[in-house]
Amino acid sequence: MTAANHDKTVKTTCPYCGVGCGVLATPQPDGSVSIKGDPDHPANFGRLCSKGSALGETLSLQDRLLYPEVDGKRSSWETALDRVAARFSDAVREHGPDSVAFYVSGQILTEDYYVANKLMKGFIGSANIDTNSRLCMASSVAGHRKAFGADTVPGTYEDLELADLVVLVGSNLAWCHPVLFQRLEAAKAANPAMRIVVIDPRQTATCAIADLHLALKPDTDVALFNGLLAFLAESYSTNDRYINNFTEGFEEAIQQAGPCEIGRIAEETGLQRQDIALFYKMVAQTEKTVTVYSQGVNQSVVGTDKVNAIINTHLATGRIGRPGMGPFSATGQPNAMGGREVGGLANMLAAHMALENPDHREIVQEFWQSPVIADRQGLKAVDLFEAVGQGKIKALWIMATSPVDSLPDADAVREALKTCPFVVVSDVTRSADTVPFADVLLPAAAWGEKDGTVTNSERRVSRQRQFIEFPGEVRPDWWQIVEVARRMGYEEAFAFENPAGIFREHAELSAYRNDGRRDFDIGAYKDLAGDAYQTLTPFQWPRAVGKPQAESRFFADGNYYTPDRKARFVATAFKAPRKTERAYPYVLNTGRVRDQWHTMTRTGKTSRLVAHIAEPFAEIHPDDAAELQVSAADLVEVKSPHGRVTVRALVTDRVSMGEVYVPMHWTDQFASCARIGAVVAPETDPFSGQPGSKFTPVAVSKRQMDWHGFAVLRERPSEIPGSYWAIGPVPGGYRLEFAGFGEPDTNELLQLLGCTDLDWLSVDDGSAGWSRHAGWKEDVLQSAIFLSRQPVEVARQWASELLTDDTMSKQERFQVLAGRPPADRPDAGALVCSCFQIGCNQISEAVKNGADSVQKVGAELKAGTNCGSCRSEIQSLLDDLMKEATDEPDLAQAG
Ligand SMILES: Nc1nc2c(c(=O)[nH]1)N[C@H]1C(S)=C(S)[C@@H](COP(=O)(O)OP(=O)(O)OC[C@H]3O[C@@H](n4cnc5c(=O)[nH]c(N)nc54)[C@H](O)[C@@H]3O)O[C@H]1N2
Ligand SMILES: Nc1nc2c(c(=O)[nH]1)N[C@H]1C(S)=C(S)[C@@H](COP(=O)(O)OP(=O)(O)OC[C@H]3O[C@@H](n4cnc5c(=O)[nH]c(N)nc54)[C@H](O)[C@@H]3O)O[C@H]1N2
Ligand code: SF4
Ligand SMILES: [Mo]
Repeated sequence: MTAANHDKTVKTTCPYCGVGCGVLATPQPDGSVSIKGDPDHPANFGRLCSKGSALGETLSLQDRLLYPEVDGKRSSWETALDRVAARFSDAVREHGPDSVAFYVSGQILTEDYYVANKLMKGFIGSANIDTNSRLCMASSVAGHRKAFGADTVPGTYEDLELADLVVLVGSNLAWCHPVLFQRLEAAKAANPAMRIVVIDPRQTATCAIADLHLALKPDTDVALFNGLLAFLAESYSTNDRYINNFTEGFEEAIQQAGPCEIGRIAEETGLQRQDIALFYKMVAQTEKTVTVYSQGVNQSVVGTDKVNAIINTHLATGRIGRPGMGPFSATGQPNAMGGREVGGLANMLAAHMALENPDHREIVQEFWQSPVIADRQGLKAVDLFEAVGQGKIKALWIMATSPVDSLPDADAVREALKTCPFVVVSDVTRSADTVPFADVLLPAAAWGEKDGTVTNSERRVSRQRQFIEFPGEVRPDWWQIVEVARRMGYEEAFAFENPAGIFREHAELSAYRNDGRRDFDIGAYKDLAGDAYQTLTPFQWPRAVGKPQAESRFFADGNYYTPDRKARFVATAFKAPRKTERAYPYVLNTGRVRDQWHTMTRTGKTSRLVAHIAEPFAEIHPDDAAELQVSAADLVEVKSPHGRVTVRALVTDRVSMGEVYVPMHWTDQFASCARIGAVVAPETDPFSGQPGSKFTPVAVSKRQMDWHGFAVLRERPSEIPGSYWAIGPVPGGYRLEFAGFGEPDTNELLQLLGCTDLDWLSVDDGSAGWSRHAGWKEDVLQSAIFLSRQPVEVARQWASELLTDDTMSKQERFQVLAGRPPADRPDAGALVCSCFQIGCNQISEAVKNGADSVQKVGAELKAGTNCGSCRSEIQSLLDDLMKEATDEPDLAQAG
């Protein structure tokens, strides 16, 4: 890594979630980069979460793709780009424009996205460009367009702070939008009247600040919000002036919702009647209400209906576009919003214009001076890969996403890619599951190297800036697309020389023949000079030419983007979720964990983040576990008709009976069989085409292995023994969980793990069925391997630090074999605070010694005092410990 400018602090934006925090990156003389939150950035005001704080640890060149490759061999850019252009041109000529496709991502920058969309829709002449946002935001987009006539997010982050009631629907804000969560947490502390309701089938870390948690049955949100709409009407809590002046369709929506029968709603949602009634009253009585929603809403076969059922309640109360009020879709990826602005979805045009609108098509074609313009929707992600499998797509370019992991029915996606005649993959890493399927591999510039803009959840555009020179021959995504477009014969339209030029054109198009008819207008930036682009400070749209930004919110006074400028209520019928069958009796829910990002290609590199949760798992309710004869730490198989995974059982009442939760993150790079996308059914919402990744009927069974192992190793073994494994980094090496069938041959295992020529110390209790082995080279521990018939009982946090000790005394060496730390060095326990590496045992100890609040735990241990991402977990731990303490006397009495 070469830092572009030593010691010069660069203002940039975090490449992870849609909060879009400002980051100060300062390259250090030793090649490292110091990372801090930008105090001037209006998204985070200096805060960063655990992932943002660890950005400096993810910049190593290990596993980076540094050179183009064609057919598995290093090539020059000339050869690679010529090949891509020729194959795309050939396919278009022979099979027509719809025989080619781009599959891109909310993690490329607006400038990258703009040129990709322009090339496909305006020059190739197909709308076959879709994006992983289809798996993420498509239902919000569809819901917004139905209700508002445009894909407009009406509110701002500040609304969450100004509200008196914040309803979080299908959003684990504490883990997935941590800095926004912290802003909410701080606002609640400052305004004790503020109430927070969490609507999620699972008890998540976000529940730590909830006054009410509604653990509804999966996919029953429409019943709950239809009921709320009816309640608002029946309790005279609607805003009739707003309804009459600014909306259409109220009567139909009310009729569809039916009367507010709490008993029926309780049955449909599985909630307690009094909880439903309490929630409805809170909403009816609180003018300043914000409803935040995320993947528990979008990722559903009824996702668009969920969005509209929520929006209906805001339209009915006129609580939209005013401070502290509104529906608020929290976006996932750093540039989910930018992708929508340029029209990166297969059913959108550019600058929030509609593909199905002939006027809009004319505007865009005229502006682009393009030979053609796509005039019908392209293939949406799930259909696109189905078409690939059917041989209909002859050339496919995948950029900044890993569909063999993140799409539903992911094994079928893998098979489809094998048969596709020509696949291009642009990525930053070699270790991504999709990379092996590429005919041409293009090395992309990564965060810190690339330059451009992103838009966060509140429509705020910020710069990502380069502070590291391109390593090897990597090039940014926009450059790759522009070079291919030129080779396809479109030199003039793709004469861009830098991101600034692309941004200017994008801004100009947003204003072109707009006259206030379209929400997305950043015309004020259309003449931005290169220098001004370099120094651009974060701004929120709209920013029309000549109009200073008066208001950062939309729709307080109507002015929607429908033909009559009125909003639409959408009548949403509740459809009971499909029944689970006998063969697949559980509902699989999937999602995220705090310290990992998607397929772990970046966050999986840092031991500090991996330590929080180091193995893929399935949350299972204790009663289900009992019935399945599954104990904590057993391995379980979760399978559907589409595929299967083997993961560790995490027995907990955080999930309800009949439901299991598996994280989406672990890929073939990190585990033997944990790609949960392979299990997820490819069923989609009829309006948005977004898959229902939170609801798949599955079977769960115990995977009884004959032996289990845990190891810490200096090097990653080239082949891992056993039928199950999960690997991750620890300081100085790797930690490995593994297990297998049959009688293990210890010598062979050690050999396979690459532990040769070491001085071994072993203990072996054949009768009890365990053995332990530690190997040294020149007095430095190289590996510690623990084998057992049962899941291995070793203090993991302690063991994960063993490779940091240089030399060990004789006594310390024997201690390694004991599998637990000496009494004077207690095991930290499962990691809670990743900044200071504080575990739950340490927190419990502090609580026992009197630290009875998150603040006091922080004062004692520093835990939670840096990025603060773990504060909700400390709170939950505190609640549990306090509950245990107060439960004890009861037990004594009962005895
Ligand atoms: N740590 C971390 N943060 C991230 C990401 C990451 O990978 N890691 N990814 C980013 C991205 S791209 C996204 S899209 C966001 C996602 O952010 P979130 O949407 O907050 O995250 P998820 O964990 O996918 O799902 C949220 C919740 O939906 C709940 N849910 C499931 N089914 C239902 C249902 O039927 N109704 C309701 N009401 N809830 C339901 C799940 O139990 C889960 O707790 O996170 C962003 N932030
Ligand atoms: N079961 C299940 N599946 C899901 C979800 C779920 O909740 N459950 N969530 C869905 C959602 S919301 C999302 S957003 C997706 C995310 O899923 P993906 O998009 O597949 O996941 P990422 O790991 O973010 O993939 C990004 C890839 O781009 C590479 N990359 C990073 N930066 C750059 C760059 O600048 N240029 C290029 N060319 N490459 C780059 C990374 O190395 C990585 O390989 O998963 C979806 N799939
Ligand atoms: S909340 Fe965390 S992951 Fe999201 S943008 Fe901010 S620092 Fe990055
Ligand atoms: Mo996402």
